[in-house]
Amino acid sequence: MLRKVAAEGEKLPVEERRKFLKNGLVLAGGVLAGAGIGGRTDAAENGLPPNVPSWTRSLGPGVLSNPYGKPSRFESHIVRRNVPWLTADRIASVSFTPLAELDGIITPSSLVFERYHAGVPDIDPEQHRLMIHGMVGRPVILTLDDLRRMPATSMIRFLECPANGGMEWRGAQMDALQFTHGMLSCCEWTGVLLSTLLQEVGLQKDAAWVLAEGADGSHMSRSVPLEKAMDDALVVYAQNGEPLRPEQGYPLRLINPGWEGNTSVKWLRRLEVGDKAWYHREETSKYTDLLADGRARKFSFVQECNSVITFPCPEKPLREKGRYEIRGLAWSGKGKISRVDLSFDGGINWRPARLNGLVLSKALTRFSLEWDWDGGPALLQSRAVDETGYVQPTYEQLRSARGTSSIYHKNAIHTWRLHEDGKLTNVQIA
Ligand SMILES: Nc1nc2c(c(=O)[nH]1)N[C@H]1C(S)=C(S)[C@@H](COP(=O)(O)O)O[C@H]1N2
Ligand SMILES: [Mo]
Repeated sequence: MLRKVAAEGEKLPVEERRKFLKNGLVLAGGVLAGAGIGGRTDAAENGLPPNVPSWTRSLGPGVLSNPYGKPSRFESHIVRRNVPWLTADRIASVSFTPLAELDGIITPSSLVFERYHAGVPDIDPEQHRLMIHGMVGRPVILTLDDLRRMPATSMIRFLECPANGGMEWRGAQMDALQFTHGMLSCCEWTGVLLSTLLQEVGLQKDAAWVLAEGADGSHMSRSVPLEKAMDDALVVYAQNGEPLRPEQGYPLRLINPGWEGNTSVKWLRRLEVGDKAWYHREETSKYTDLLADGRARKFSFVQECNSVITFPCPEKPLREKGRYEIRGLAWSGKGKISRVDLSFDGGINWRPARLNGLVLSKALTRFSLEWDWDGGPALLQSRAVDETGYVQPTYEQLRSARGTSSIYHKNAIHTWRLHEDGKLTNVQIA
């Protein structure tokens, strides 16, 4: 039914844009009174037009009333959350990014999901060192200052736990975007390319793997093939322009762009070069994908192409029928997103969405499409394709390839069921 979709950068014609406002902020006193958000009192008592609000008639606090800035007190609901039944305790647990509340592609540092196996160590950077040894020409122990003297690289890349959506392999159960997809964040990461460090220390002839080890109580250790280490792996000390947050690995972490978050070892203290993988706990008993025939996929490093509609979603229902901009995020660990299609009937018909803003390799990418909701039930889906031509699979395709025993790498096309009252629930279409 919809008219031609405006190409990237193209403006919608005026009459098209007007349709968004049809039921919106149109004049009439009744609308003003009805516009009260969150149960505030009516127009006569508040700052809505024609009243002059109190904050326009007084002085506010001055500079440095907040030396390290924080959000408006009216946005205090935008926080990380956890699912208490998911883990036995908070030390080895996970909190989720509130994706429904975010715009653009950068996750604010305070809202990046947290995944720890032994809590957050309180590391004094003066007493932190990075040791690089093993099959190298010249083993070294580096300070943070040493690392900051080296050539710096910044990149905007997503970080996703391979268990993101892992609770959904056998069926839909989490009724919130924050919990179906919130082990996902995207930051600007700054540090030294691992390839620069390895060139500095020199590699012995048979070097083929690098072990990265964390300084936390879990001694998180992952084997990284040299090919990745020499490609885009980054030893990171800064996140979104400031030092890494303790939760994210302060003062130093590894980021393996596009790869399962678990390999991006936080609180990084040791890199050992070897000729084979180490087969530590986190790459054998954990972070391997159990298949239907009882065998397991090992070293399933790449986070394959995935997408989700972030508006509307269970946290952000529709209020009334009419025009909306449907929005979402797409990402691929193999490169750039090349296209996203949306369906409103559970995958029978598809329409191309626009890609908005920056389209970066291994980064979250925004998409959107205007849609007129007629007030009836609908099944909303997004399907992303990356620059390698990989198409996000259906549940049927994913399960026929991988079974349902794994908790990792679930990237199937996701469905929100839109009900007539405008609410949305998480469903799966067989
Ligand atoms: N040292 C150490 N590194 C770690 C972990 C950990 O517990 N300890 N958790 C890993 C897991 S499973 C993931 S998904 C990512 C999460 O990174 P974040 O907490 O910054 O989101 O860090 C990884 N690196
Ligand atoms: Mo993870």
